[in-house]
Amino acid sequence: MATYINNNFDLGSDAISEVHAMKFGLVVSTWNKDITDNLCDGAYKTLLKYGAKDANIKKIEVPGSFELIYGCKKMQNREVDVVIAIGCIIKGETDHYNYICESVSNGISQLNIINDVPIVFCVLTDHNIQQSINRSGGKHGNKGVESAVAAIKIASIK
Ligand code: DLZ
Repeated sequence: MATYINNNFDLGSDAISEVHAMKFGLVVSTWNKDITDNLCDGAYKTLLKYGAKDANIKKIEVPGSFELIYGCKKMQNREVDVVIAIGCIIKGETDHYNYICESVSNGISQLNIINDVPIVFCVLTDHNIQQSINRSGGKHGNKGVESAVAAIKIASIK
């Protein structure tokens, strides 16, 4: 799933022209906070860059990625056009990583099916902290930036 093969993250002019009226919800896990802060910052600055109004960007924090599901559900009810779920799950010594990754991806998928406000998945699922650093403003870019572009695109479809 390497994004350098087919990243598809350029915005068309139609989407850009609608951004100023769009409302965005950022739901940010504070587990591995240095990483998620960088992802959030990348997303936030990208939304502003394409014309989003600061007043139209809401943010809530949740303790860990597992709580992103509930946080996103609440955010879907707060009159936003699209939600970005931001988290960083790093593999440890046990199976916990697998349970959290599976729960979060399934939970957010379910919310996308059940509710009409789309949720973009900006959750790193890494084997070590270096992989997370590389993807939150390091040598592999910032997945928060890519997620903001995806959010604008899916909101413009809506
Ligand atoms: C408990 C836990 C662990 C071990 N690792 C992570 C992680 O790498 N990334 C993350 O976002 N959250 C982690 N958590 C916290 C869980 O997501 C959750 O907050 C707790 O299990 C409480 O429900």
